[in-house]
Amino acid sequence: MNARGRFISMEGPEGSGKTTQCARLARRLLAAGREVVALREPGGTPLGEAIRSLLQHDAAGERMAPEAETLLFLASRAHLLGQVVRPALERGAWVVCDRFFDSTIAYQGYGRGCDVEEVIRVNEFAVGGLRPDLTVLLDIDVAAGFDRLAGRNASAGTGNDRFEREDRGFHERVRAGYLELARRWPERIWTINGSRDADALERDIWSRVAHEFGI
Ligand code: Z5A
Repeated sequence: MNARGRFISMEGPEGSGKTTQCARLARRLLAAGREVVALREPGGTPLGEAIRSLLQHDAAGERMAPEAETLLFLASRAHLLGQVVRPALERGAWVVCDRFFDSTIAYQGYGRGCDVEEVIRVNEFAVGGLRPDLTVLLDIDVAAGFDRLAGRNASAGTGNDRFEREDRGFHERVRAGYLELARRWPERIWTINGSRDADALERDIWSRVAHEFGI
């Protein structure tokens, strides 16, 4: 049987470059001969993608209760773990996930104002004790992250989703919440300055991953 695989999550405020760095890390791991499963949250399964669409676009046209929002993220996560993440880790693959456990604490706990310890407890129920081996927190000033998103949305011709439309105070609380989590779990969460250029970030993330996991 293969050794258990490794699980790396990428976290950070809007526009911090998570998607970009997940793709680059996945490419580096593939080039190093590892099987890679690249995922995003919410999503990664048909059920998860359906939940993502409910959460991002507010199709029902009603204001979602923060507790309902929390549980939808967790439903997507619990399903993704059972269907994809655990089987991948068991066969020795590397899982690279764009957002995971900490997003719910940062957004629904610190951002929406749900009780943080309660969010951690229900989150724990969803993941059944599984944590990433390493979480890369790309920290960026809220205004700088939004400038990046404006550029991306303008070139893609898309508008802001339900979370991107939240006010500045919400996103400041999310960012501060992430930094609080990094202080709480320093052995797992590694904070890196996401405002640097993408190539430099890619090199630093790869060097940390290669060193920590002996690649
Ligand atoms: N959410 C939640 O509330 N609770 C939860 O438990 C979970 C999620 C799991 C998912 O949206 C939403 O769900 C999210 C939180 C909430 N809120 N929002 N919005 P998503 O997955 O669609 O979006 P996101 O995760 O927030 O990603 P993002 O902010 O859209 O972007 P990003 O992944 O951090 O960045 P990017 O796509 O790599 O880059 C953005 C732009 O910047 C793009 O044009 C890049 O080319 C550019 N870029 C990237 N890196 C750089 C650097 N280093 N320099 C300059 N420009 C760069």
